[in-house]
Amino acid sequence: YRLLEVDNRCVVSCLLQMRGLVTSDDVVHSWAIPSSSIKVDGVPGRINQVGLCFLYPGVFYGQCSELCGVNHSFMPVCVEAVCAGVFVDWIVDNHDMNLNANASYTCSNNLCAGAWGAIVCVAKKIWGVTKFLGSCYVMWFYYLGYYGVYMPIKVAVVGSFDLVWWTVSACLSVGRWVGWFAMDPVDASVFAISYLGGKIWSGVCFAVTSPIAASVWVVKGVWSGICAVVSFPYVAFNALVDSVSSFNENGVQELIAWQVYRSTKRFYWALLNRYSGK
Ligand SMILES: [Cu+2]
Repeated sequence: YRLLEVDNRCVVSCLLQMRGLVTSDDVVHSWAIPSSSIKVDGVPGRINQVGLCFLYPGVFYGQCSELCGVNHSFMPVCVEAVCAGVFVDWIVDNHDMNLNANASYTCSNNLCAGAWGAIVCVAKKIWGVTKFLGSCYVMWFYYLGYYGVYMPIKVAVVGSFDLVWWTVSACLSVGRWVGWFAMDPVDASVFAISYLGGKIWSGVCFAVTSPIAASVWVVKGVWSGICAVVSFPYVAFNALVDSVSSFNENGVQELIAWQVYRSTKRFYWALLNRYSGK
């Protein structure tokens, strides 16, 4: 038995920015959950605050972390992080319990009473499923667009920049030579023959006089081509892993901030819906 369970778990929502207020009515304690990097002192006569933002649901345990007396060893801390919808149910139920007010909001089950109510209920369910499928559809296209279209195009554009630059400069040179040829065909032809011949001759000389260096050059070219092809899935996979890891990479932070924003909106809507039947 680990002495970690508590009588009343502290329920919070994941993906919501929350503020915890901590105080004490006897001596100094410390409310700590190491696995969530949370530690805040409970001081009599003072209210300390702590920012909480759980990224996924779960049960998180901690212990009092400031020597407070003989029973200091027996002060577990337990936080249960749930999704925003469950948190709304919990907060409303507790609110009503605290106010001693029964059925002060319209329970969603009561909506299903009667024939008309049943129709409304079914229509709401269908609307909910449609909305969910719609958001799945949008997300699918978002990720398809990002990893299937944007990333390959980006890698291809960056990788082919040198090639494009070389092609453009080669075309410009050829254009200049064509202009020269129109003005002075004999000189231009002599230059072209000597230029191309020189290139071919130096290539042949290189291959004949330094066969090992020439082979290395060919192998290096082929190898870098293979590396470029092989590394693309690796780069794409890395981006995917980064997007789901909890490390502080900018893209991940943006993703989390966006999810918290969405979750906050949903939380307020759920709260409004629960109290709108009043
Ligand atoms: Cu203690």
